[in-house]
Amino acid sequence: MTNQPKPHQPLVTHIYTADPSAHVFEDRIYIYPSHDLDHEGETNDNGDQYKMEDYHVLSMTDFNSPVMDHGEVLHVRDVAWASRQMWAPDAAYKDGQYYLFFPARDHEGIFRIGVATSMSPSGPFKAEENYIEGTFSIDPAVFIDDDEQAYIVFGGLWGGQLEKWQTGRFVEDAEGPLPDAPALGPQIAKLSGDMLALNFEAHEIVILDEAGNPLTAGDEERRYFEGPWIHKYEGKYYLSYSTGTTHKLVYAIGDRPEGPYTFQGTLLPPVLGWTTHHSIVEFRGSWYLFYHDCSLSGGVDYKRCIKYTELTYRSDGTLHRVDPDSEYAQDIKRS
Ligand code: FUB
Repeated sequence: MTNQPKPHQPLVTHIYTADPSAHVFEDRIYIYPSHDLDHEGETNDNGDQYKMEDYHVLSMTDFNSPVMDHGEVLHVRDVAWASRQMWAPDAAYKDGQYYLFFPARDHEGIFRIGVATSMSPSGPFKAEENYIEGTFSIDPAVFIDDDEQAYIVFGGLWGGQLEKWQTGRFVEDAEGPLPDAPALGPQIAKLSGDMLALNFEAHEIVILDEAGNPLTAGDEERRYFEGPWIHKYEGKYYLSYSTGTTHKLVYAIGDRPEGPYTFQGTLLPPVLGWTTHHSIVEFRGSWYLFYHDCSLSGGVDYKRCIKYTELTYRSDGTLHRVDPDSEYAQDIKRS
């Protein structure tokens, strides 16, 4: 149990956590982060420093209550198809069952996405024998629409291997598009009724600029890098994601989960550390952003800690940008 959470402060300090996917299940906030570990290997652009092996589930009654760690709910040793690097997961609920979606490298070193099930939101989760056929790359996020159709969105550049799948199969030395060419978008697919398979092949989401042209690969301030998240607000779909090399969380709005989406702006400016990764959730009528930075470790090994803050919309549906430094400064002045 950790103390009552405060905006822009680590939600827990007894372990390093990253990539928080937050959901409200049974009127309680559940957070499904990845779990950063100490390591002695190389730190590089491939993300080899992120050698995560297991997942913990965190939860809290509300934002005035302590954060509970439900302990290890899945370990790579219990996933037959996976070899290493349990990166950013997400969770979903359907028909009395909870699902944990997670990426990991298979025994050939290729990132795939698997699913594990539990009768409880706090796990433990039991992994399916094989990864979800037709999935690849990293950072799965599941969005369930009002008609109960579930969608899985995924993909990440560089260490996440998205560039290597442009032909529809894995090409080890494939590079990303040239700077003037359309950027690679995240992949999206409908999930089957039992949530364990893709219903039709995944396809790419297109993100457009204000003139209706696809964002280009060289537009690093706006193009997709990793960490997709879809949420719905007042009938519109919001796709938010990390820009990777420019370290921002940005968002785009569309009329359908599968896009196209039109770029809107920055949600969170760069934080301490290289990666930035988030989720957005509504709880009791307010909206919250969960994200991570490296403040708890001071950046050592890029180990991260998860945080939250409130998100607010303008009357036209655009989102106010979050500014952790000034909000934290105001918080200190108030207390
Ligand atoms: O935590 C490992 C990887 O770093 C995630 O999968 C990415 O989104 C980035 O946060």
